[in-house]
This record gives sequence, C-alpha cells and structure tokens, in this order.
Amino acid sequence: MSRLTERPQWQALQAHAQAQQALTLRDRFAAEPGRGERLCAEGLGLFLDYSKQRVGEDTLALLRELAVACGLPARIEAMFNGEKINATEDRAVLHVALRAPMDASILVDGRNVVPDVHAVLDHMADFSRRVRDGRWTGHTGKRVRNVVSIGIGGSDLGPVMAYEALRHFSARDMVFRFVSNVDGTDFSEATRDLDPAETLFIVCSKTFGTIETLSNARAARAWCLAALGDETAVAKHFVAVSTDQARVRAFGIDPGNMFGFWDWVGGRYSMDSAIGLSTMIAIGPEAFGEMLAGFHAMDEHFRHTPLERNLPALMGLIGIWNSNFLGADTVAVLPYAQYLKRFPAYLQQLTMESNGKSVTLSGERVDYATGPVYWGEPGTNGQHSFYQLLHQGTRLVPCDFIGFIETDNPVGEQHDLLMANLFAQGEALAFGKGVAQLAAEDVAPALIPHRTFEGNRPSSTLLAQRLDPHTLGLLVALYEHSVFVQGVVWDIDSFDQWGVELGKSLAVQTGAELAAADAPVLKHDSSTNALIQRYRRLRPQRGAGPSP
Ligand code: G6Q
Repeated sequence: MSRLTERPQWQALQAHAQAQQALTLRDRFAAEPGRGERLCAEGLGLFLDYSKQRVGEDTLALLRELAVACGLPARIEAMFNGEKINATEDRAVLHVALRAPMDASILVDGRNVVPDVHAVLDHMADFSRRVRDGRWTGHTGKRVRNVVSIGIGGSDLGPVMAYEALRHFSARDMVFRFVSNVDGTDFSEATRDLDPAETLFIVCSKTFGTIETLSNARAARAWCLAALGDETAVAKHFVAVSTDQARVRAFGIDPGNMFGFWDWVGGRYSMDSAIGLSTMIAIGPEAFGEMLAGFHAMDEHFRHTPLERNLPALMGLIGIWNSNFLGADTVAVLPYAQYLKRFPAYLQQLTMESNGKSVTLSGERVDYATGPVYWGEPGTNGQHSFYQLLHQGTRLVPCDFIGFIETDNPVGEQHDLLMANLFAQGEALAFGKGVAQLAAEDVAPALIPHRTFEGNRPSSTLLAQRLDPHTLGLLVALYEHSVFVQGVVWDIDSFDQWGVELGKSLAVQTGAELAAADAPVLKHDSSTNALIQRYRRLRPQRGAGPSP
C-alpha cells in the first residue's frame, strides 16, 4: 500500500463511501431540507452549487482532513513562495507571478521576478496598441489586419480558448487565426484568404525547438517572402514569444521583436504570459489587465480562504471523491456558453497533462486512480449527442455545468432557454425519472425499462454574472488551482510532462526514416515497420501533388 492509501483519513473516506453507498441524491434531498441552499459556496462573483454531488457535509469534512494530512496548506505556500515544487524538472511553478501586482515580491533563486513580468507586460501593451491603432505597419506600409498565432499545446490552446471566449471584446476589424498542427492543412486553411502584406505572425514556443511550430513558422516565412520578396520583411511580419533568445535569433527574428517568459511558467499555465500576446492584441491591454486581475483575485482567494469556503479546494476535493471513492473515470465539462466552445479542450490539457501521472513524487507506482479524463462540449449541443450516455449509460460521469446570468448576445428569449436547459439537465441527472412516475404517465409497461432514468448522477453548477475578461481569469485560475489540490493529494508532480517529451523525440527518429532517400533499416516492431514501409511505397513522389 502507498502512503496515501495507508493514511487513516483515506481509510475513513473509504469506510464512509461504503456506508453511504445506498444513499441516493433523491434520499439526500428528501432528508435534508435546504440542502440546495447549504451545499454551495460563493466568492469573487462565482457561485458554486455542489449540492447535486454525492457528498454530505461529513464527506467534505473528511476530504478536508485528507487534504490537510497530505500537506495542502504548506504546499500552497511552497508554490506561492517560488519553491521548486516541479521536482522532476527542478523548477519553481509560478504562474501566480504572471498576474501579481507590480508591488508584489516573489523570489526565484533570490531574485524578485515581478518587475520582469511587468516589463514584459509593458512591452506587450506597447506593441499591442501599435498594432491595434495601425502605427505598426507591414513591410509595404499597409496596416496589419490579420494576426496569426503559431504554437502548439500550451503555446496554443490557451490563446485559442481565450480568443474565442472573449471574442465579444475583440477588435472586430481584425482577423485572428491560430495554427498548431504540423498537418500543412492547418497552415494552408488559416492563410489561404489572407494578404501577406497585412499579416503578422506571432511564433509562440517556450523552447523554440518544437518541430510542429518551427515547421509552421518556416512555412509562414516562405509564404510571406514569396509575396513580399524581401528578407527584411521578416522584421515587420514576425514576432516571437519564447524563453530562448538564441534560438529566436537563429530563426531570423530580431530579439527586439521577442517577448520573453521564464522556465517557471509551464506551457499549460502560460496563457496569461506573453503567450497571450494574440489575446492582448485582440482585446487590448486594458481588458487583458482585467483578465489578469481576475486570475490574481482567484490566486488570493485560493491562498487565503479557509478550505471550507475555498472554491478551488472544494472543486478539487469533490473531484477526488468522485474519482477515488465513487470510481468515476471521467469528468464532463459542459459550458452553457458558446463563447466557451474551446474551454473543454483547454481544460483537457490543463488537467490531463498535469495529473495524468502514475508515480508519486518519490517515484513509486501509485495504487489509486489519478487524473480523470476530461472532455466536453458546450450546451445545448451536447444534449443532442452524448448526454444520452450521461443519463442512461452504465458509466458514472460527474459533470461540471457552467453558466452565465447575462448574455452579450440577447436574441429573443434564447438566453432563458439556454439556462433552462442547464438547470433541467442537472436536475434530471440527479433525480432521474422512476417507474411510478412513468406508470402514472401511462407509459406502456414494455417501455418502462427503456424510459427509466435512475438518476443519482452527480454534477456541480458554476454560475457567474457575465463572461468577461475578469471572469475568464477567475474561471481559469479556479481550475488551475483545483488541479493543484488534486496533485497534492495524489502526491504526483502536476507540473512535468514526460509523455509530451516522449512524443517529441519519437517523431524525430521516425521522421528521419520517412525522409531517408534509400529504404532505411527499420528496427521497430513488425507493425510499425510495415506501416512505415507501406507509407513510403504508396506516397506520391515529392512535388507530384496529391493523387487525382
Ligand atoms: C505544456 C506542454 C506542451 C508544450 C508544447 C509546446 O505544458 O509542455 O503542451 O506547451 O509541447 O512547447 P513549446 O512551447 O516549447 O513549443
């Protein structure tokens, strides 16, 4: 047994889960008047209703005891104080410094990093203003109308999500596109209708060594120069966001056009660093500042609020309960907001890359489940596809519903309809529809099993007034810190990503085998060897174009 499963607090939770197995949400609501008003938490304008989770106040007390036994309060302080809690990479984890106010002091190796953060923010703000008001022009003197951000993973998902989420606040006279996939289709489709003379590329790569991003950046340079004809055009059409100045220079981008960040910012925690330059150009430096203030407010809440009312702690611990004590393998994220259409994809990386680990910090194999699979789609679309499984499938899928009181796009009564669906889905998942009710509705006996909804399916509902930059900052930081809480309890390194690194090195080796002029000697398994040989045999000769 591991240290975690040996803890008395863990074993108490196991016994508690066992004892409560037969208690349904229907039972709980019947036995606890006012449960829906009590099992809620509110802070910073976010309202979290967790009464439809299969927890009681006793469950939450046990979960808090577990968190304390696992050292959560001290680990929170260690993160905020810049200790090297990313143990396998020997790095501090300081995304909280990216949104710290100017007068804060956060030390990494004895150096206050906050002034560095604000120097980059000032550089970004100056550049963004010049692009937005037309003072920054392209090589031919034309105003920049199109911004194409090139990056992948943590250098892409945050900017895409934030742009979509804050589209309402964006410069509507500009076009924003995002290129991530090494599939040339991504670059081609993103640029096919753009004028190179009006296009600015932001090459985002922490390492400036990621093959997908560098390939797309080279394609962008060739596309640009083919139209503008002159190598000096690069200076007006390319800027870089990276931690590696030497590689940026080697690529041909003037370090004066580079926006830096630091090794203590993890890729999936970087949307509020210079990686968010496209966001800042889209919404302007002031609105970007409001987003940072939202992040910071949640940081402060997380650091200083008792666990009973601490939103990230509550969400993280309820997730532990669902994964480890109710056996749920996944979490569905269901924003009832079209602007959050990329939020589930963003959360997928944040949660799964952070907590998809199977050894503890000291390298022992875990004997408990760690990070669940996150997935989702905006409501109401998902209702017409996968919700069937949520309601009647054999798996337990806890859901996070997210909704907003106000909409920026009032169309008739549609916002009420949207929210009615959100509320109705949580209710139906929790309480289902039983045999007695169906019989009372005169449903044919043979159909009753098919039309029965057993209910007892847990969900949380998160409400905010309006989706604006500040709220987006709150929301992202809420999930960031809930991931942290879970990583602390599971005793894993939430901040490394060796699985991603593996992919990067494997592709290089296989890429060389595909590029070799003569048939290379392949030393993979027989399946991989045969696939490579088949591809080499059937692909069109270089320059021949696709088959008709
Ligand atoms: C994020 C991961 C990963 C990374 C990409 C891009 O936490 O490390 O998704 O962001 O692989 O890396 P670069 O920014 O170095 O190009």
